[in-house]
Amino acid sequence: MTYSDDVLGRARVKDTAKLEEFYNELDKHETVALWRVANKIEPWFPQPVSVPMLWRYRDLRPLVLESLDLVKADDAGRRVVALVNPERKDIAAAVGLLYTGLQVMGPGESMTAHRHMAAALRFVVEGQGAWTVVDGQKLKVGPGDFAITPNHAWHEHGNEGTDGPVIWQDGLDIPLVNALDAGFYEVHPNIYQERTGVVNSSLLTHGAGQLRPYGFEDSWTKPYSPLFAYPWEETYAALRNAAKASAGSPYDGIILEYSNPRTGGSVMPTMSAHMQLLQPGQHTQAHRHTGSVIYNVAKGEGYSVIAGQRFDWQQGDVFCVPSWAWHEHANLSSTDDACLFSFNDFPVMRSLTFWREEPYLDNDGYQPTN
Ligand code: GTQ
Repeated sequence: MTYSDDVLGRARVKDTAKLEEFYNELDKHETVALWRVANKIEPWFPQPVSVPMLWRYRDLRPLVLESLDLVKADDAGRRVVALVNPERKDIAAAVGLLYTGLQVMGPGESMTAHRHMAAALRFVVEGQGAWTVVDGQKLKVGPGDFAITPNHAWHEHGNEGTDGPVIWQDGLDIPLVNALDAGFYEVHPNIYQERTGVVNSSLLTHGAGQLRPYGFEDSWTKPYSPLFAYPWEETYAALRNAAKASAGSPYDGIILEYSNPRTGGSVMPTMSAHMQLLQPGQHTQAHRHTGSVIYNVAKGEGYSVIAGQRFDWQQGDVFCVPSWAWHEHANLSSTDDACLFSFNDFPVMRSLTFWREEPYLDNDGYQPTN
């Protein structure tokens, strides 16, 4: 397949002096001849503006911790160092239309409650004592735990630990919401939410996987998971168990999607998340798909090849795969597994029928094995 634009069916008008004059006239009326822009605005295949990136935790951690002393929680709202793709500074996206940042909360700190159209998720990187209140429910989360803050749900969070700060990764669909001009934001009228139920009630009720609790058929009508937190221990155990029974995906190793226990679908309508395990020495095959992905290295060390570029990673590092970029992952340890947390916009791609995926094939049409 060649992608020349000099073919019947593509715009291939050659400029002339007369046409230039015509274009200038169109411009005066805030119009443009489609054939001048058609090949750009309708590319043969996705042309992400975002570039593949890796942010090293050992570089960012000191800066994130420094911000603790520099700004007060009540002034910052959220004390976050956002990870911004060099090509997407205008919309504060890390990749595609996804935002991510490292949030820090000191011992005893709490952030005020708010809600917004953007959906949020958290992956705890380090520290004990983090909590979040979502829809009035208080959840406690520790390192490796994944939690959601669905869109338009009141939320606030803090650190009730005494030892030291908590750092977690925020993932939000802010750039998507803004691209669609749908952003709203409200500060909670009482600044803090009233708490309902016992701590971790969503986990106590809905956290038993396939054991489906009765009594929620009518009362749970929300378009997101009633389970708000997914602890690391269970997630890692599930990966280890799955690894005993199967090889998983050729592209991702053993990979599990954090899912809505009522539907089996994604935890929220716009974003989904995974945890994957790469066996010692495993090097996955390359593929590509529509949709953007942001990773956090939960465990181990290795590298990923993204659009032909190698990115070496270790625990806490964040990296991203732009839409339609070839990518493969490798675990550099011959003795220990490596785990990658990731979140993505696949639910958007799927619900809008934009999902496409293909394996990397060599010139003979075979999938090279690593
Ligand atoms: O905690 O709701 O990193 O609204 C950026 C925007 C976190 C949050 C961010 C937000 C939040």
